[in-house]
Amino acid sequence: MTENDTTENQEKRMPVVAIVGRPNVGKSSLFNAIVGRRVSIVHEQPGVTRDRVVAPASWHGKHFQLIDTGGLGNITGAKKMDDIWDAGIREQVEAAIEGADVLIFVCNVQDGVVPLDREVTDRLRGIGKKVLLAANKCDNPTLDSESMIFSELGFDKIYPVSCLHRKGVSRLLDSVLEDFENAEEEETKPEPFRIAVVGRPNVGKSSLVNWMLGEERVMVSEIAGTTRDSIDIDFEIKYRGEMLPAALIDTAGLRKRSKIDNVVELFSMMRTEEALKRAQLVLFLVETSKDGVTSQDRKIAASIVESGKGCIIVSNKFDLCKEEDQDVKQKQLIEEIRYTLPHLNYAPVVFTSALRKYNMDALLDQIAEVMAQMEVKVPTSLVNKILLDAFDRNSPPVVGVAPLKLYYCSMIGNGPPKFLLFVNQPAYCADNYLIFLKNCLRQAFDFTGLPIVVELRARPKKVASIRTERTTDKLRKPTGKADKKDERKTVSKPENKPDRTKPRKPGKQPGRAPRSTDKLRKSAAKTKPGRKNEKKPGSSPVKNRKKF
Ligand SMILES: Nc1nc2c(ncn2[C@@H]2O[C@H](COP(=O)(O)OP(=O)(O)OP(=O)(O)O)[C@@H](O)[C@H]2O)c(=O)[nH]1
Ligand SMILES: [Mg+2]
Repeated sequence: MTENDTTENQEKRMPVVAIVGRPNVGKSSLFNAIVGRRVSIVHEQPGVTRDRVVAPASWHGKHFQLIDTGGLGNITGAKKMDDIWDAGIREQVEAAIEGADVLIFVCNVQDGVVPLDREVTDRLRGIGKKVLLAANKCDNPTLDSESMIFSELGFDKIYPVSCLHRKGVSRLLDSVLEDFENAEEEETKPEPFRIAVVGRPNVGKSSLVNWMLGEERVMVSEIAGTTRDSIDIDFEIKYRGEMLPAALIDTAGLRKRSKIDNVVELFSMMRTEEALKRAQLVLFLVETSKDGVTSQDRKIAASIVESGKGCIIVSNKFDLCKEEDQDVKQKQLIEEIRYTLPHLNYAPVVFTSALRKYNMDALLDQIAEVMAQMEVKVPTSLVNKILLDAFDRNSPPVVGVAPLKLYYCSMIGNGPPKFLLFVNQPAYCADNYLIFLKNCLRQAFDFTGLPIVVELRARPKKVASIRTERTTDKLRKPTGKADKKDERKTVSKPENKPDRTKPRKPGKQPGRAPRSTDKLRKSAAKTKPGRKNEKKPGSSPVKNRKKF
């Protein structure tokens, strides 16, 4: 909670429920059972959860934040490697306990009361918060009655649950939320702008996340593979002078599939892939080091391109370059990135150092720029003009039995920008010609950080051609002869405006150009430039784009 929170805000705050306990008792299973999705990684190996995982949940109309935590206490017989994480996990659990209103203390009925349970009980005693003991793994009625054994820890009520059979969870939740009767339905909040941070292990993803949040929210270490779950963290981002709700998703580093040697890492990779799907923007971290862009970076880039999400390439650890070399190195790296990652040519490159806290402003500016680009809507007439010019400049190669014809195109989505282009037959469009058309759209409208999607569709009979559109545009000014003609055509409409929502029938429109290319060119030449939304010849249409 921020310092600025008023008492009123605190009252409105969603209750926070944290799940704690020693390692490997089923905390993450309970978390997933309550949230109703596989968010936390569940595995029989102890110490899988490291960072605290937060997800919204609701029960009978009551909304709350649920936190899953790593296991408290040293793992008996743990390998030296596991001990390394203890301090970090403990810090994460302490932060969760501090921020929670209610705690669910999970024990394992099949192990009975073990010394670590007593240690956790001691930690939770006297914190002044409601703590409910959930005896997990009560998979049959006999184990239900055995759960009473935990009353020796001093808890009045024991809640037997079985995450495996989803048993006892309802009773537990009723008690967890009984004091929050006023927890009303959350006002429908705008969806946060989701930014996923992805890259190879150890490139500094978690460091960047902590730096952007201004707190040590996620664990950082020099050991590759520190982050395992995908961690969603709500924050606010400044955009056009306002603070907008956003979420950063820290993800596990992606290694080569062939190098993945355990199932937890495989689950981590699946969580990262899923985070890519949820995000609107991806911060793709690469390392500014002598290795430059690696083959694994190329694979990650391919997944980002495939996801169709906006992307900014963040070249982190820029501090590793000597100061005197930085300008040269920056140029070299940009060249290398463009050469090795050609499909991500739309992604701007920002050089940062999460360790030395260098260049955060440039990164935030780029994020804001991509957000702005996601709001750009291009008028249909302008899109058609750009494509017609492209077609005139460079006619398509013949693929298949007939030449490609472009009919009509309009923008049907933004963030990323999506265009629907009617053609005579999509199969007649060569791949490189489609790339050419996309490049023309990019040159005209920029769309920094966003891939352009052009969906080709065979023309339904009623869709007019781009050329017809251009020829008739002139005739469709608000006043003048053509309008009167249109008025006559659309007498049934209440307003005397031409109905642009209906496709025009080729051949039946006033002023429609004849079919032969020569005639089209003649009529295009007659068409005076200077429609309201169009540029004068020679000027860039980018300035004309309309932002909402
Ligand atoms: N020199 C330098 N080191 C950095 C920078 N950012 C992070 N590091 C270090 O790189 C190591 C890995 O950092 P993390 O933030 O844990 O990297 P990660 O990408 O989250 O790693 P995984 O979660 O294991 O994939 C730590 O030792 C950091 O201190 C940086 O800008 N410069
Ligand atoms: Mg990490």
